[in-house]
Amino acid sequence: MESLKKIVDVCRRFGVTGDPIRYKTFTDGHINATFLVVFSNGGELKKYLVQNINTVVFKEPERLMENVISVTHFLRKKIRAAGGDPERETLHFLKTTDGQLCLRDGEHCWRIYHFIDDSFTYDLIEDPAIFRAAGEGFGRFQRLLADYPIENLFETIPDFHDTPKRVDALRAAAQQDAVGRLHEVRSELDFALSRAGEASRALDLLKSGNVPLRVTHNDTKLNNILFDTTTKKSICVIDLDTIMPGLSLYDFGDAIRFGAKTAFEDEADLSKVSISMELFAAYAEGYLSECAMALTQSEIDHLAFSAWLMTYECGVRFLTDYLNGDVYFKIDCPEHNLIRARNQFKMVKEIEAKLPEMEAIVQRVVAANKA
Ligand code: ADP
Ligand code: GN1
Ligand code: MG
Repeated sequence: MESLKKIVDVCRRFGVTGDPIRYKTFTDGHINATFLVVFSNGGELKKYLVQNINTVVFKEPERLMENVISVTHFLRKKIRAAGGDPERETLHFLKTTDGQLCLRDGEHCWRIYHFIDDSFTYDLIEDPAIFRAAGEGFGRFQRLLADYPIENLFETIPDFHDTPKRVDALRAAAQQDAVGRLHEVRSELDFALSRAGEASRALDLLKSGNVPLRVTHNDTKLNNILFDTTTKKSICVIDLDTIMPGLSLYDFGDAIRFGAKTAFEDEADLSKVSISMELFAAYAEGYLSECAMALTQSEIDHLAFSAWLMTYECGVRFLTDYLNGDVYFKIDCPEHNLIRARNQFKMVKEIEAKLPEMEAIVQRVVAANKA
């Protein structure tokens, strides 16, 4: 845990003035360390988010920041042209006093950006209207970036959604058994490997030219989109570190994986973990209302499957991290990654049972959009 003094020192290096009066830690992300700091300048309050970029996960934070700055500038112009408010609808990063995009400090790398006030995120929802709004937000994000020059994007985590490689990493972790946990996870490992044959389906579609490479967010979980406190509408997509060339299927599937669930991502009581068809339909409606016209038939045909794939992949990643000794995702207890993996695999089974229904929902929503 960083001290207020350390965080204020970082702020000064980004030219922030005033007296620090309050700070708070955000705990909903699994990767970076995020702090809100409030400064007073003669009574006028300014709120900043200070983030310690996880350099184990993101090996080249400077190049990552070039992606993020370039994408947010691009978005800002489009938002302004559409009459929106770029200060609320996209992120605004500060530079250091000597013009750098982030501040290296030993193994740490810091960045600062404006806190978007009167906003909040969800880790779990029940109200379909909220999830529809999330779908609109991520669909809009994809539409706005449709003509962003993809060749300019640096791949911040190579092979991020290469599911077969994720399965290979699981096999390697099991073989190595670095921290002696293999005996605890035999049934989860068998479950994951029994489905490995399906892991390459999205990449096969890409290779055969059936789905296009797009600019995608790649981490569209519900707590990576801000909602307006008053209107309850989605306002701003955040956590832009994994913007890379990818498939629309990754963004749709990951949003469903996290948001259409009836329990938290780390709920240990698996009887509570299920996928809600009402939430699934609501997200599909919101998302497709913004970007259906830009999707190919093959993308649409695989949207329901993408929820299976992203859930399976995430379960594989949590299980791998558990076997590796929790070196990647932040944890709150020793079993955290195993609980998360079991939770994802329960969702995988749920999706397998409901896939025909989910496919029918997508077709219904697409037909309604065309009418
Ligand atoms: P991580 O990579 O660890 O998930 P995020 O960038 O998603 O980090 O930030 C963690 C949390 O901080 C978010 O889930 C959200 O609650 C909050 N947050 C991030 N950026 C903003 C912002 N600009 N305004 C308000 N809250 C934010
Ligand atoms: C991480 O950073 P955060 O918490 O939004 C992870 C995602 C996983 C997710 C699982 C860079 O997302 O890929 O799907 O946890 N981000 C990275 O909740 O690995
Ligand atoms: Mg996040």
